[in-house]
Amino acid sequence: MTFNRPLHHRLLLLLNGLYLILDQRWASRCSFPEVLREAGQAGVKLVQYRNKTGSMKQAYEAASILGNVAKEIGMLFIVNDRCDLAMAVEADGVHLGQTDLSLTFARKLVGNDMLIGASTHNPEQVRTATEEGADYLGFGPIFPTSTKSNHDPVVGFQGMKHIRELTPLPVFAIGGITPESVTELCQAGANGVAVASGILDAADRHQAFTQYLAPFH
Ligand code: 3NM
Repeated sequence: MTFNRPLHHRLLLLLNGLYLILDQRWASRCSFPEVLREAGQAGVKLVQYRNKTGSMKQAYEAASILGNVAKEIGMLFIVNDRCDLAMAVEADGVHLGQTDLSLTFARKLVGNDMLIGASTHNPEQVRTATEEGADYLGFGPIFPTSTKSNHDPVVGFQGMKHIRELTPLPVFAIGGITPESVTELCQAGANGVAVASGILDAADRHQAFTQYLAPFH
C-alpha cells in the first residue's frame, strides 16, 4: 500500500473500530492465524503483532506468517516496537512506544509508505507525537491491565475526553478495555479501541468480537 500524507480517506476508513493486539504470550494457548481469520470475518480492520521477549528470529517467523494472513484477508498489519522487523516482513506499519526509536528517526528508516503509530499516556506525549508525524495514536491505559507491565497511571474516560481536543489523529483507547466501555470511549472521542486480553482470554471469541464491534456499527 502507498500512503500519502495527510492520510487519504480510504486509509482513515481503516483506522477505527477494534484494533486487535496479538501478544506473543498468548500464542501457546491459541492459534494466532486462526484468531486473525476470525477477526477478519467479524470486521476487524487492523491487527498488531506484539512480542516483547522473543528473539528476532522467533518474532520474524511469527510475524511473517501473520503478515501473510493479514494481507490475504485485507487487514492492516502492524508490528509493535521494531522498525527492522516491520520492514523485514513488509508490514503496513510499525507501532512505537515512548522508549522506542523516536518518530523522526523511525520515519527516516521506514519511509513514507509505512504507517507509524505511537503509544501515548499523557497530553504532552499526545502533542509531541502529533507534531512529529505519527499517523495514529494509542492512548492509555484507560483502565488497569496486566497485559502491559509497569504501565503508566490509568487515565479513564476523562483522560480520553481531554486529549481528544489536542490531536486530529485517529486515537485508539487502550488498556483493560471491555465491551461495556466501548460506547462511552467513543463518546469521549476515541476512534477505536485496542484490545488484547478481552479477545484472547474470551471463552467465546466470536461473541467477544461481536460485542466489541457493535458500538461501531
Ligand atoms: N499498551 P489489554 S495498555 C499494550 O497504555 C498496551 O499504552 C498500553 O492489553 C498503553 O487489552 C496495553 O489486555 C495493554 O489490557 C493492552
